[in-house]
Amino acid sequence: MINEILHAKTGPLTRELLREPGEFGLGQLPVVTKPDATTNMVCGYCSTGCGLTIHLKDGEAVNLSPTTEYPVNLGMACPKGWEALSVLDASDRGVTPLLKNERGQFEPVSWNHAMEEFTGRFKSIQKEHGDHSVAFISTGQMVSEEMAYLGALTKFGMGMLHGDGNTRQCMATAVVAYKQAFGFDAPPYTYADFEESDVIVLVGSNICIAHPIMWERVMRNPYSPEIVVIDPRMTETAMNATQHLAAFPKSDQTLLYGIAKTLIERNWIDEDFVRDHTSGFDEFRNFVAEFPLERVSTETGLSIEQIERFAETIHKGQRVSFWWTMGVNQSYQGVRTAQAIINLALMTGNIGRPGTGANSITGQCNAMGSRLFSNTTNLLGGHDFPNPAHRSKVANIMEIDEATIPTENSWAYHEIMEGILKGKIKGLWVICTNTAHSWINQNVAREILDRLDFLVVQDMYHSTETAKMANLTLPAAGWGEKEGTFINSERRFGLVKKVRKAPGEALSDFNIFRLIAHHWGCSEMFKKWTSPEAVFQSLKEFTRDMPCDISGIESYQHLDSEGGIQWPFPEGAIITSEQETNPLGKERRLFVDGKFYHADERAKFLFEEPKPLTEKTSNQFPFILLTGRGTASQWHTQTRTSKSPVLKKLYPQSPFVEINPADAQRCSITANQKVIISSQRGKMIATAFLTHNVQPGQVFIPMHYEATNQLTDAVFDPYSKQPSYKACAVAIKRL
Ligand SMILES: Nc1nc2c(c(=O)[nH]1)N[C@H]1C(S)=C(S)[C@@H](COP(=O)(O)OP(=O)(O)OC[C@H]3O[C@@H](n4cnc5c(=O)[nH]c(N)nc54)[C@H](O)[C@@H]3O)O[C@H]1N2
Ligand SMILES: Nc1nc2c(c(=O)[nH]1)N[C@H]1C(S)=C(S)[C@@H](COP(=O)(O)OP(=O)(O)OC[C@H]3O[C@@H](n4cnc5c(=O)[nH]c(N)nc54)[C@H](O)[C@@H]3O)O[C@H]1N2
Ligand code: SF4
Ligand SMILES: [Mo]
Repeated sequence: MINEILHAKTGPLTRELLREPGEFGLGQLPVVTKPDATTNMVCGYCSTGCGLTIHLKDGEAVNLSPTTEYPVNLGMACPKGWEALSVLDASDRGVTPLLKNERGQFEPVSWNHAMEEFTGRFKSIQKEHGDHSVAFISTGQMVSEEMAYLGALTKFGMGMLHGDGNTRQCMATAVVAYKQAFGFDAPPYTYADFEESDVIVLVGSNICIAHPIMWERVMRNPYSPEIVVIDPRMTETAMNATQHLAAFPKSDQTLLYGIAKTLIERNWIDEDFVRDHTSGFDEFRNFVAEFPLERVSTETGLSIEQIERFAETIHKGQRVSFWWTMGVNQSYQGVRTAQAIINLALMTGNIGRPGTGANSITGQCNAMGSRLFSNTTNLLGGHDFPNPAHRSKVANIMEIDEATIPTENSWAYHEIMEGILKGKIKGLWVICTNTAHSWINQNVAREILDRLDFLVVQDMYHSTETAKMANLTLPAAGWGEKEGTFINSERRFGLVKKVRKAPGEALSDFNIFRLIAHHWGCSEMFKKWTSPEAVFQSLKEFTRDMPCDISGIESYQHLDSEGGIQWPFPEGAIITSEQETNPLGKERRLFVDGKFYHADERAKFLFEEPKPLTEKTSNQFPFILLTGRGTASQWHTQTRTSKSPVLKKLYPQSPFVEINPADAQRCSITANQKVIISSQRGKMIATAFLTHNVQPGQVFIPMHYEATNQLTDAVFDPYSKQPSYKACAVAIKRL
C-alpha cells in the first residue's frame, strides 16, 4: 500500500515516524512479551470505558473479547466493542496526505509536502490576518496525551488563541453546572453506584442504547430499584423503568423545581446536610415556592399523581442516584436544568454515599480527558488561562516561557464558526470530529466552512463529510493503532495500546503533532514529549494539588496492572479492594466527607426561571423534532460503525423518522412511506416509522444520518454555549 515514490521524498523525521513500532520506541506494545498472547486495553467508543482483551497473533490483533476482571464491564461488551477491530480495515482509510488541486481534486502527496503546505498556508494567513486568524476544532475521542500535545502545540507553539472540541456539543453543560455548583468539574460517582441505589433517576438519558454496559450494571442491582426515566419518548430505557415521566420537551427544569417544592413542603429534606455542606438553600426555597403542582402539571403535561409519586419515591429511597445525559445537556437552558438535578441530590443528602449522586454520564471515550487536558476551555490539568499562578505552574512543568501561554480563554465552537463567517478566522484545523455532519444547522455550517481560505482535516477516513470539504487531509491512525490513556465517565484512567499497524502512511495523531511541531519550528518546546508516556508524566504534574490529582499513578504499567485508576490518585495513594473502609478503593466516589471544592467547602444551590421553547410550533411547522442516538450499533456520524458488516445488519441503513400513529393518520402518512421533514432551515427525506414511543406532536430522528442536522436550530445555552440539538419545530409531508 505504501507508495515507494512518495516514501523516497520523505524527510528524516517522517521516515523515523513511519517505521514500525519497536524499532525506536514509539507506540511499542507495553505489556506483550510473547508474540502470540493477549493484552488488555479499553474500548474506543463510548465513555463507559469497557476493558477489552485483544487476542494477538505474531504481535498483531486478530480478535477480541470483553475483559472479565476489568472493574467497569466485568466481561460484558456491546456490539460496537465486539466489532472494534473490524472497522480498521476499511477501504476509505486515509493512507497518504491528500492535497486538493486547482480543479478541486485530491492528489496524494508526501508527508513532507503536506507539512510544507500546512505550515506555509497557516503561517501566511497569520501574517496577513494576525495570529488568531487560525483556529482548531478537536475532540473527545483522542487519547489525553494527544489532546495535550495538540492544545500545547497550537496555543503555545503556533500562536493560536481559539480552539474548541466536539465536547462542546456534548459535555459543556455538565462541566459548567458542576464548576458552578461544586467548584470543580467533578462527576462524583463510580459505576458501583448503579448497583447500590434503591432509586435510580435517569433524566434525558437513554442508557440502554447509549451506554449499554452501564445499563448492564443497573441490571445487576440486587435491591429491585425504582427506576424513574424522564424522557419525552418511550425509549428502550423508559420501557424498562418502573416510572416513565414523558414530560414535554424542555420542561424538566419546571418538573424538578416542582419536586423540590414538594419535598420542602413535606419536610422530606436532609436538613443537617443542607446546613453543614451547602449554601443558597433559603433563596432556593423561596424561589421554588412559585412552582405549585398545578403549574408543574400544566407545563410538563404530567398528572399531579405522577409528580407526587416521583417526589415520594425520592423521599422513600435510602440511596437515590440521579443521572443525566444529552436530554439535559443539549438545551438552551441545560446548565440550570443540570443544577436543578444537583439541587435535588443536595437537599436530600444523596451525595457522597454509596448508590447516590448527581451524576452526569459522559459521551465519548475520552470526553473526560478533553475536559482536563485539551487546553481548550481549561488550561492543562483543569487550570484557568487567566490565572497567572496557573500559567506559571504549567510553564514550569513544560520548561517553556510563560509568556507563550494565552492569558484569555478561547472562543467556543459556535463563536469560532461565527468568527469564520465574519472573516476573522481564515484557517481551520479539524481533528477527529466531523463538523459538516454533526454541527447544528448543517447548511449554514457548510457554508461557513466553505468560506475558509484553508481547511485541514485530520481523520482516520478520507471520506467523511468534512474531509471532502478540506484543502488538505492528514491520514490518522485510530484506536488500536496507537497508545495513550482515556478517562471514562467515572473518572477512571484506562490504557489504549497499539495492537495493529495503521494502513499505508497513516500516522498516530501524536506523531502528526510531532511532525507539525518540527516543521513549524517549535519542536524545542516539546523536547520532553518524545512518547505518549512521556506526556503522561507531564499530565501527572499538571494535576498535582488539583482535585483531579493523579500524581500517584506511576506509569502505564501501573494503570495496566490495576485495571485502570480513578482520579483523584495523589502521590502516596494506594489501592485496596475495600472501598467502604478506604476512600481510595478500586471503585470510589467523591464528596464522602461532604466537602466541595469552593473556598467555603460548600456546594451551591443555583436556579433560574425556566424559559419557553426557543422555537415554538406553528401551523407551518406543527411538530417538535427530537434527535439523538438510534441504536447501540451506530456511532455518531457513522464513519466507523458503518464499516462493520455485522453492525450494519443491526440498524436501518436509510434515515427514518418516528411518528405517532395518530399524527400519521392526520397527515395521511402510512407505515414505511417516504416523507419529507422540513424546518425553517432545511429538509430531509426519511422513512416513516409509526410508533407510540413518540408522543403526538413530536417526532424523532437519529443523529447518525447525514441530513438530520439540516433541520436543527443553532441556539445555545448562555453559560455552557452548548448547542440545543434536541428540540426544534418541523413539518412532515408525504413525498
Ligand atoms: N450507540 C451509541 N452510543 C453512544 C453514542 C452513539 O453515537 N451511539 N454517543 C455517545 C455520546 S458522545 C453521547 S453524548 C451519549 C449520549 O447519550 P444519551 O444522552 O443517552 O443519548 P441521546 O439519544 O442523545 O439523548 C437521550 C434522550 O434525551 C431525550 N430528550 C430529548 N429532549 C429531552 C428533554 O427535553 N428532556 C428530557 N428529559 N429528555 C429529552 C431523547 O428522547 C433521548 O432519548 O451517548 C454515547 N453513546
Ligand atoms: N442532531 C444532533 N446532532 C448531534 C448530537 C445529537 O444528539 N443530535 N449529538 C452531538 C454529540 S453529543 C456529539 S459528541 C457529536 C459527535 O460528532 P462528531 O465528533 O462529528 O462524530 P464522530 O462520527 O464521532 O466523528 C469523529 C471523527 O473522528 C474520526 N476518528 C476516529 N478516531 C480517530 C483518531 O484517533 N484520530 C483522528 N484524527 N480521527 C479519528 C472518525 O473517523 C470521525 O470522522 O455530535 C453532536 N451532534
Ligand atoms: S458500552 Fe461503550 S465502552 Fe463498552 S463496549 Fe460498548 S461502546 Fe465500548
Ligand atoms: Mo457526545
